[in-house]
Amino acid sequence: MNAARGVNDQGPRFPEDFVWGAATAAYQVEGSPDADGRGPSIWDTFAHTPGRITNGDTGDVAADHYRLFRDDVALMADLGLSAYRFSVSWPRIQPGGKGPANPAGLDHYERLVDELLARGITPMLTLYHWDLPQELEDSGGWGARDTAVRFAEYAELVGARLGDRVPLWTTLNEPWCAAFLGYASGEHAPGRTDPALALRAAHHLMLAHGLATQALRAVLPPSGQVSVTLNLAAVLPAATSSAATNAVRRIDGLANRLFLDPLFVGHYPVDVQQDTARLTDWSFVRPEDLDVISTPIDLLGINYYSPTLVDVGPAIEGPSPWPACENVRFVQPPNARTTAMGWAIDAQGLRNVVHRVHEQYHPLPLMITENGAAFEDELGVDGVRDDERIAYLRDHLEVVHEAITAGIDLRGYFVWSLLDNFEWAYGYAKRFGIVHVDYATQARVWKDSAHWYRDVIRRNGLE
Ligand code: GCO
Repeated sequence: MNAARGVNDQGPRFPEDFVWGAATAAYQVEGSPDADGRGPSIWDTFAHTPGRITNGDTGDVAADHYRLFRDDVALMADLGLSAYRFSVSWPRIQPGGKGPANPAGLDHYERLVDELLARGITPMLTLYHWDLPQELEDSGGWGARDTAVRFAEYAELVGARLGDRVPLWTTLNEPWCAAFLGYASGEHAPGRTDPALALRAAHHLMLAHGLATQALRAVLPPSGQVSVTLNLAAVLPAATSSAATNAVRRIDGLANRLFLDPLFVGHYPVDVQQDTARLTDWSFVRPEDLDVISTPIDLLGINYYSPTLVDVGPAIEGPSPWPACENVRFVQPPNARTTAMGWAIDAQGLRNVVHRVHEQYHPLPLMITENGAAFEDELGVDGVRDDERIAYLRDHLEVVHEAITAGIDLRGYFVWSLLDNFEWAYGYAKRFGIVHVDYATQARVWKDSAHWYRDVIRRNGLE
C-alpha cells in the first residue's frame, strides 16, 4: 500500500486507453453573458424570471469559467484528466440563432480547445446543452421545425472551425430534459407547460441531431466521432401489479425508447404514440425524418444518476414532464441512501441501463458522459471532506468496470462535475463538483473526491 493517499495496485484496472474525464456545461459554469457579442439564451431569460430559480440565482457569473478557463485547464491537468467534456454556448456563435458566425465567439472556444490540447487533454464538445438562442424561442423554439435546420447550420459553423482539433462531438445533451422539463413541466427553460408541444419539441430535437450529424460529417475529418448524450432511466416497478408493470412501460417509453428507437431502430415506439394519441396526432413527423434521425453515429453518451421506481396512484394534476402519465407516481426506493438532490443512490441502475442498451440496441461504443452526486459539502480549513461522493463514484465506477469485463465497449467516464456550478432550477444551492467553488471569490478548492479521482486516474483503476 503506497502511503500517498492509499494508492495501491490491488483494485480493478481499466483498459489502457480508457478515457478519464470531467464534464461541465456552458450556461452552468461560464458566466460572461454579454461578453464578445454573445446574445441571450432561453436560460438567461428563464433565470432572470422571478420565482424560477432557487434564491433568484442566475448564470450571470456562475464559476466565471469563460474568463478563468486557463486556470481551470491547469487544474484539469493536475487531476490528470485525459478528456474534458464541455458545451459551446450557441448564442456566443450565433447571437440570434442564425446567420454568419460571431468570430469572437468561435475564437473563445478555439482558445479553450488549444489550451486543452497543449495540456494533452482531449476536448469532447457538446453543441447543445440547453442554451437555445432566445430569438429562436421567440420564433417557436423546439416546437418549430425550422429550429432543427438552424441547429444544423450552427453545427456546421463550429465543426468547420474546430473540426481539425476536436475529435469527439456530441450534438445534444439530454433531449429528454430539453423537451419535457422545458416544454411540459416548465421546470426548465423556456418554462412552457404544454405536453403536446413537448412531444413536438422532442421530435424536432431528434431531427436537429440527425441534421447536425450530417452537417458535421461534411466538415469533420474522417477521424471525427459524432455522438449524442441521453439521460437514460433504469425504470423498475415499485410493486408486482400489472398496473405497475404498465407504468414501467410508459415511463420507459418516454424516457428511453422515444430516443433510442428513432436513433437505432429507425422508428418511434408505437406504444408511446398510442399512449399520447389524445394529445397529438404526431403529424409533425414527416416520412423522411426518421432516416435523418437514424443517420449513423460513432458513439452513444449515457448520463446516469439514480434509479427510477414507478407505480400507479391517484391522478396527479398540474404540469408534469411525463405526457399522458397522470396516474403514474414515482416512488423512493425503501431505505435508500439519497444525495442532496433527494435522488436514491443505486449503482445497479447504471448496470441495468448499460446492459439494456448493449443487449437491445447493439449501439456503437458507449461512454458514461455524466455521473456524479450533490452532497452538503462543508468547506473546512483543509479542504472539503466528501466521503459520500467518493463512495458514490467508486460504486458506479465498479459497475463501469464490471460492464467492460462483461465485454461491453464502454470507453470512458466523465464525472459530473469538474466544478460546483449553476444547477439549473436549484441555482447554486446544490454542489456537484469534485472541486469546490467559492462563488464570492471564485477560488477553487479540491474536495477529497478530486484527490481520490486523481489517484484513480493515476493507477487507472480503483483501490
Ligand atoms: C443533467 C445535465 C447536467 C446537470 C446534472 C445534475 O444531466 O441534468 O446534463 O447539466 O447539472 O445532471 O443534475
